Amino acid sequence: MKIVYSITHRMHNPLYELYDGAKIEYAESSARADSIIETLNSNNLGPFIEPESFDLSHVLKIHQAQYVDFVRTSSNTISQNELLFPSYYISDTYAPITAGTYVASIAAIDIALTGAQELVNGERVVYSLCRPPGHHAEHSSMGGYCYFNNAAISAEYLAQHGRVAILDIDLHHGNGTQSAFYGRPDVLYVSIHADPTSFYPYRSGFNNEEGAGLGVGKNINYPMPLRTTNNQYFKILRKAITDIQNFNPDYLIVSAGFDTFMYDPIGGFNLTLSAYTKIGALINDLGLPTLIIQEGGYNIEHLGEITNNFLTSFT
Ligand code: SP5
Ligand code: ZN
Repeated sequence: MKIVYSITHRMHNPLYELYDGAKIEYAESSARADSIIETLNSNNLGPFIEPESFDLSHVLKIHQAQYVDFVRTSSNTISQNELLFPSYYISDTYAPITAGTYVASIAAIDIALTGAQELVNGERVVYSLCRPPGHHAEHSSMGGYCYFNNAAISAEYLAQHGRVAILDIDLHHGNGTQSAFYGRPDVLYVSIHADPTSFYPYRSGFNNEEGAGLGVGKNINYPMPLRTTNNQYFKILRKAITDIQNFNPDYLIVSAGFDTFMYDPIGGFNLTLSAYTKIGALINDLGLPTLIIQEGGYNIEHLGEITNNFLTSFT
């Protein structure tokens, strides 16, 4: 399986995030991607390929030009080790801009788009190791460790070539991805996540959010209780997979967040290591051209193994 990766992610390394008025360790660290690469490498997955560089016009289909400009200019002018939590263009206290943020975020988009291009060229499954992640990034706002929406940008790219389904299995609802396609009949968004009544991102991810206009019925949310177990999860995943089959897409994008793991430091579900093998197998059974895009997952010790278990089901 082709794995698209670039070391440029290391340019983005905020020193802290703000939680409850205090500075706490930044969960979305560069050690995440390093641990994934190390494990995949030692399990002989690959080949690893470098991203190609794509035109900014792809980004501008999903994000507002002023917003993109703001991230670029603030990131490119801020000093090393400084963090900017702006009072606008941001939806929470979890996405500071640093000196390397723009460069790393653009590299993450290139990683996602290179994977999408590989699918169009006939690859069956590609893994895009994006960092920073993207599914919380909206039209004109960053949030939840996300700046630009890698999954939405590649969905828009693939939508030029056919019908696209996005399956979001990150622990958190992908508010950015949902909003990008909320009125669209040609892109299905299905998400399984912790019930936002008492979990980030709080404001979206409820099951009455079904899409708007021509997109009604093409947005499906499965909020789940905290401490969801393997078997509860598989049951809902089977439903989500049926939704995707009914939509009959040409391409599948998986927003693959692994913060559903029982020992995730900001987690809330009780999935075990072996659950990811099964989740991968159930998704693989769809038999669709599939772009796997990395989202969250913060247990550094196990993240490599979780990713490896998931990806191995596609090989
Ligand atoms: C891509 C992704 O998974 N973003 C997740 C953003 C969630 N941010 C919420 C952070 C909550 C911090 N909780 C700190 C608990 C300290 N004990
Ligand atoms: Zn998450």
